[in-house]
Amino acid sequence: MKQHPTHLGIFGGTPLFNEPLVVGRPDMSSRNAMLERISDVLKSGWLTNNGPVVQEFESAICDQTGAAHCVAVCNGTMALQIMAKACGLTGEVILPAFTYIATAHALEWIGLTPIFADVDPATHTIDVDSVRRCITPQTSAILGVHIWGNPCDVDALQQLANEHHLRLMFDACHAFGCRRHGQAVGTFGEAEAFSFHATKFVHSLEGGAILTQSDELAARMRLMRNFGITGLDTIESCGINGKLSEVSAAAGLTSLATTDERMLHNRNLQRTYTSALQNCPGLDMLSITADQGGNSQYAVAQVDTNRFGLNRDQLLRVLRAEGIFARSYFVPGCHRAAPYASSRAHTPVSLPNTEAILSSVMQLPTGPAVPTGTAARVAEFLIWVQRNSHAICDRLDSAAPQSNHSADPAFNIPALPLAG
Ligand code: T4K
Repeated sequence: MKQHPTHLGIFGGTPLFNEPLVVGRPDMSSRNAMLERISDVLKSGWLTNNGPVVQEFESAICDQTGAAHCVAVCNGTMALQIMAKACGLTGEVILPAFTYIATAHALEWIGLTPIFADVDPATHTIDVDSVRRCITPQTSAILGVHIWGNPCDVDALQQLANEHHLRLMFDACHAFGCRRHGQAVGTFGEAEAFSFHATKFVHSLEGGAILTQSDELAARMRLMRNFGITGLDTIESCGINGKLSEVSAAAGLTSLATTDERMLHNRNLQRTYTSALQNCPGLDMLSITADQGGNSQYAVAQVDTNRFGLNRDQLLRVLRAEGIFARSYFVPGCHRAAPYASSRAHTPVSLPNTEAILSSVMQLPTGPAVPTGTAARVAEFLIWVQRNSHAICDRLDSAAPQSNHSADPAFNIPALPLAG
């Protein structure tokens, strides 16, 4: 541990970690099993177009979640788009302003109008009262996001959707393996979209899926994913190429086989951070509200500048210079990003909780590449930074930082601006 603020990486000292610790390093523990499955795919000569491995992957997902149907697709963004198209959405769709930009872009890209609602500060999921205030005659649907694996207030959203004859669906890209009151994510609303991107809890290199209980919706989505083709010489409707490859499905099956171990590891990391940081003034870990901690894929903290002594961006700079690549998802907020920032039409209500979260939120390194002991060291360092925050802050204001880790070229993470 550091003895003095001058020993910090940001002031030219030796970084705490030589290997950067990141949020989202893919699970590579089953490399050999994955290679074996991929080799079998290559040997078979069948590489895509709803092959046997994709079908096996879909069945395995239905088994794990209890969903009636799984339609595997090439990424989470495509899953959102096919879901919205298959549900026949039109006009405006209400979603949280605090989400990954793909949630909004997926809608905008297919001609829908994203309308941003505020979120609940305790869970970061969409706030039901805020949604109510966004409803207009043009609204066709509510798209909740189970952010960080925290399930939305599904019952209240369903009631609101029923009152106003709206469709209800979910972006479940963070929530594979999560449950709410015993019920698996993937079985709520009309349909739920998942991402199996390399950085996700279950990954298929790139990939995604839509889960639904509706036979009719599933059939429509399958058709849409394959250009609307129904037979050798028959095309029934307009569609797109949303197919998942056999190699991706093989990777996904390998990842699915180890969800229990990874869930346990992530929950241990979550517990380690939470218990170590409970006495760190100004650094509050967000509670995970999924049953038993869900997949605990993200360890989310919020920085209270007054109590911690540094603001979130100053802290990120200090951490990155030690090789701790904490993130600030989802700055700047969808409503402040192009193309939505240029029109008030996307943001009809005020977003005080979203704004507060955007300026304070931070994700700590988690996942299979972070041992529990390493998380404990990161937490210990955070506590040390808080105790020395006044001296660090003074130096940050006056000295030119000389970080050895100001950027991670291997992962293209840009250095943060110096302004505090
Ligand atoms: N809805 C929500 C709520 C989402 O969060 C997402 C995606 C979507 C929809 C759309 O799903 P997809 O269409 O993407 O399937 C990452 C992911 O690219 C993105 O999938 C994810 N959300 C988002 C939250 O995170 P970045 O910009 O953080 O990725 P990147 O490249 O900085 O990677 C994160 C860290 O992981 C890095 O520090 C390095 C490490 N890494 C990354 C990759 C790709 C590796 O070690 N190896 C790798 O192969 O967006």
